[in-house]
Amino acid sequence: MAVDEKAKLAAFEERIANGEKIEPKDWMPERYRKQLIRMISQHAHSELVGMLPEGNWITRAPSLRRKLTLLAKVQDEAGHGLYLYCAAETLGIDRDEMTEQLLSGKAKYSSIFNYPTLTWADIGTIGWLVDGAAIVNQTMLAKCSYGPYARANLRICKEENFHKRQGYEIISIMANGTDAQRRMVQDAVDRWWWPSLMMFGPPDTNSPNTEELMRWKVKLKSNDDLRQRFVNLTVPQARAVNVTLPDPDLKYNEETRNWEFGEIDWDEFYAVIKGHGPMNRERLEARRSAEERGQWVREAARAYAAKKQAKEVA
Ligand code: BYC
Repeated sequence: MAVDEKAKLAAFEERIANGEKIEPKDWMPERYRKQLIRMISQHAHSELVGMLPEGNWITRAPSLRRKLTLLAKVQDEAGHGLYLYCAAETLGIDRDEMTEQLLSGKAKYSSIFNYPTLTWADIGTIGWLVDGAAIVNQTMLAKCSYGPYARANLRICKEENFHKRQGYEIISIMANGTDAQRRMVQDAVDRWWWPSLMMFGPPDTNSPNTEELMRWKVKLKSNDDLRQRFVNLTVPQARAVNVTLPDPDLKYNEETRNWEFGEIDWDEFYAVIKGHGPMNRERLEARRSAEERGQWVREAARAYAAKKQAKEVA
């Protein structure tokens, strides 16, 4: 590394150590930029793909109020995708390129969205567990070293809190409802619990990016630490509504004050992120088809913008 580069890197790392935010025009190591583009774009893709499992239930919501709430939640997710694509664009990649990476399968999106939503209770469970897990992860990212990503996450977390509450409300009402409703909730929780734990990523011993990302304060806590925090928060919430988490090994450790949990099926996780989950193919097909069907809208918007600009210049 050239002397000049070394000095820049040292100054950059000192800024991070001092808790300063890095902004788009600041010098940053190429690797920091690449890691952020990878993470932020995958996060953005997850928001867009995440609209699909819930979007599937908009027309079948059980009441007008539930329908409005679900519509608002799914729209919020589109908004989160936009904040995040904009944050990634500050690093020198454009949205078309990110979309191409998603559609070609080069960029990942969260494993959790490759599972089907079979009943209305799945919608409550996603809000409670999936948005709950996202909040635990993103509250930390809201304090990360890259300014635009930190600010996007701050705003996202505020909205996710509403998402989680609407989910938990659905669950608590159904869990106190008829036998059929209680069974439906338990079945949904049985299916979503383990995939929700997988959202936090592989175990720390097998997480190639964590060390570097923590050194640069992009990640402030490791995958396992955040997963543990989520379990500790969620067990009492499950008990409060008499829902059983599907893990016979869950037990409270008085010394560490943690809820210990059973072995996660990592083979399932790796299969899902390699494209072999129950819904991977459908999810990507839906995004590809949306991209094709939206082509004329993008063309019309570009033509309108070009015409407007030409008028302003004239
Ligand atoms: N799914 O070294 P690691 C939402 C990949 S959206 C798929 O630990 P890292 C919501 C990982 O990318 C939630 N892939 O990675 C939306 C890496 O592969 P590459 C999305 C995963 O980055 C709508 C490899 O495994 N949230 O909340 O240190 C409705 C090794 O992993 C997953 C975000 O994206 C996974 N679960 O840590 C409701 C937050 N886990 O890229 C809710 C931002 C790992 O090297 N991202 N991989 O090919 C992060 O916080 C981190 O990137 C992760 C992974 C904790 C996910």
